[in-house]
Amino acid sequence: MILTISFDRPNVTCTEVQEPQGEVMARMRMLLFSLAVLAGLGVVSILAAIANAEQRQRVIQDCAVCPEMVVVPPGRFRMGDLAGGGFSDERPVREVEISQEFAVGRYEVTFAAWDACRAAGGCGGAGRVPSDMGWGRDRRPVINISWDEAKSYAVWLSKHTGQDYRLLSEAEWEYVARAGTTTRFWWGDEFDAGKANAGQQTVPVGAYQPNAFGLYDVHGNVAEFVEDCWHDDFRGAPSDGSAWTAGSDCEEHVVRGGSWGEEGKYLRSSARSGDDGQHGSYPTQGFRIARLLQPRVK
Ligand SMILES: [Ca+2]
Repeated sequence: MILTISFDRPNVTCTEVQEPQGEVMARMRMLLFSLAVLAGLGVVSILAAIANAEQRQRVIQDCAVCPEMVVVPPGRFRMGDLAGGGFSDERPVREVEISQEFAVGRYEVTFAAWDACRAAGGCGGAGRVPSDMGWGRDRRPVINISWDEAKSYAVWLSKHTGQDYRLLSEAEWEYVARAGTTTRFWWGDEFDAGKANAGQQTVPVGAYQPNAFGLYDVHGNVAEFVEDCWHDDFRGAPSDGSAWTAGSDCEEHVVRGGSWGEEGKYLRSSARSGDDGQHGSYPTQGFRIARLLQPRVK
């Protein structure tokens, strides 16, 4: 079912594609299982069919140049170095509760989205053109932008759509990257170069399989800015999913997921690094955007 909702702002339309949820999904699992048995498929094929069905989720796009946003459910998860082999900054492991559903970018923010922001006078406008390193723009993730500039995109997008866009908190990032898994990567404990970009440069977003929440490139391609200030470990970190900005001079912010320029161990779900200062910009760093689902209080 496709719902088209028009807001009171000119030229801004939200298209919400509603996919099966809850009881409907449970019935779909049973139906898929039955059909797969009748078709003589093996257990692996049956599980794959169910997994594919569960990847179909609600997707929101607030305007033609706006990012596709996937609605993720609330939940509790254990955050940090669950599988071992991580670094000291990934500990101690703690339980975190994400109390409300929210929307998260299906992909890393692309050059196409960034350049639309610039064309509309945001993101530094015509006077600030982040380099694509000669690799191409369009569906490649935007790079060579700072944390401050990533924040400016969220400000512009919020103003353009009337919705509340922001960076993810670090806890939200790991929650959506894991998508219910406790392994080092969403597919298991071993890095697989066929499932994430840890190559020689960025690749267009969506080139690899998505995780169970339907999100692409959470591991690799570009490392992703989050809202949190850098802390050396998780001692004293909040457990409510909020960004951790207290107790730090905030000279650095956290980036997650690792990049095309790093070895697999730096692409793990719990791996962390800093952005080397909020004014720094690098060809390995980009970001993903989040959106509140509740109407803004005016
Ligand atoms: Ca990424």
